[in-house]
Amino acid sequence: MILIQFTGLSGSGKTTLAENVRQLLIEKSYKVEVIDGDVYRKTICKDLGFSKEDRCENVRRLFNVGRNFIGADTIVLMSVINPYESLRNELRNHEFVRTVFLDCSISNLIKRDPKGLYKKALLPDHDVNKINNFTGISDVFEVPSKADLVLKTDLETIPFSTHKLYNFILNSLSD
Ligand code: GGZ
Repeated sequence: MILIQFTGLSGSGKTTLAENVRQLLIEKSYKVEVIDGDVYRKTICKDLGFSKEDRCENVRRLFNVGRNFIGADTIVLMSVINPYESLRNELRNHEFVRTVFLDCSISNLIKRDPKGLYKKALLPDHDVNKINNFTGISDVFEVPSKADLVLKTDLETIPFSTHKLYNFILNSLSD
């Protein structure tokens, strides 16, 4: 079984692609678990913020949740920003982990901004609604140098990226 560690900025398509691929895999009778950072930050990670330390702790906790599913013959899609190269590499040391980078330009994400988060991140410092330490704007995102798959979500259509990811997972399972 495999665990996909996504990496990509907020709004780059992690949740959408994970959900689309989950549907396709379930139709083929695979067991699939999506572990979404935004969801777990309301439960077992609700004590965590967005400092480097907290983000690392967040990713590690979710990875530990995910690896339990691996034992239960389940494909795991770990949908988190996962911004640090060294932590991604730490996870890659496990032979069941694959790294998928959702590559989308900041200018495109600012244009899309479905949740209005970039707008809030770009507010002036004195504004009470400003989001600080926002990945890609005021916090670091280290571009992965060793992704197993790159999906250019600002150039590819959602169905195209979905099928690329789906085929990549099926091929990884037969490796
Ligand atoms: C980045 C933030 C922030 C800051 C809130 N920086 O796209 P979303 O909205 O729905 O999902 C994002 C989520 C980020 O959580 P992760 O657990 O994936 O992050 S990490 O891997 O870095 O631990 C985003 C929202 O929370 N969000 N504040 N400052 N994203």
